[in-house]
Amino acid sequence: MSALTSFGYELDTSPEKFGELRESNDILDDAEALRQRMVADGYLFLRDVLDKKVVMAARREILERLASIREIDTANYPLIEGIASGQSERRRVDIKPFNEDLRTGEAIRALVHRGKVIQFYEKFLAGDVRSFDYIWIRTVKVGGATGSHYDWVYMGRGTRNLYTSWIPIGDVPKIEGALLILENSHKLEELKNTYGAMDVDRDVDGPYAGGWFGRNPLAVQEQLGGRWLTADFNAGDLLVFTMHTLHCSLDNCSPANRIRITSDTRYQLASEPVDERWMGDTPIAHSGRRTPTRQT
Ligand SMILES: O=C(O)CCC(=O)C(=O)O
Repeated sequence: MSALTSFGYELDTSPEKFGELRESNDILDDAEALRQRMVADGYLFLRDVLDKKVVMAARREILERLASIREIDTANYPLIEGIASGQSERRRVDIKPFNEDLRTGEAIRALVHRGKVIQFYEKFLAGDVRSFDYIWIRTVKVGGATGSHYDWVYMGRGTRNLYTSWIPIGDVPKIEGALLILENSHKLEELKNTYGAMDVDRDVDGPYAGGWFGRNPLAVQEQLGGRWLTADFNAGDLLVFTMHTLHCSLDNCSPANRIRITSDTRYQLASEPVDERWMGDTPIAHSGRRTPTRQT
């Protein structure tokens, strides 16, 4: 196996420090067992539960938009492969509407706001479900990665009974930048009450300004303990986790120069309070903050 890195730091893949995410397909039809597993593990990893056709339609939609600014090598590879061209016409387009269009297409909405994901949450949460209107789409080129963080820091103004769905839009093997979850990090009460209690738009100074707990996964592990867990993700898989499950990503080191395409969206009971920053036709997101910061 090639070295797995995050921000260039090579992970220790010995069994004490690293492992595979536990799959929960065996309890998929038992909502109470899923809830108990979420309490125990801080995440649910479900293989092949989404409609692959819907996932791949979303992939095509995103890639068509990226190809329109010449970021995809369609001269040498089929569009759907998502191979980066090494070029971009991003500077020539009005980037705000472009990005908005990228994350709100009809096929993406069909994937994250309707169908199997919603059905899963209706069962898991046992009620009417509301998803955040804001949709996060990540198109990560080779070299890109995400630092360790709790999602609560970015979206903690509503119910705590809120979950992230991380969805690979196409296959995402480890080497192409899979997500990492720090085992048992949802049980770290001190971390939850310190770093985990911050609000990135309010607490704009201090060691965690910008929202990440850290970039170096080895240092994070040294400080907090636990194994980094991940998987080779396939189109159709769904990873669900709590607001206080520490996660980051591997570097995208795709030998094929493939862009990593994923979505992370949030779901809660419709009856519970919402974080208004992420709701409505044009969510304000982090625009109320005083200093610029990293993306969620
Ligand atoms: O996909 C990534 O790299 C990061 C995703 C993330 O931070 C999230 O799902 O909250």
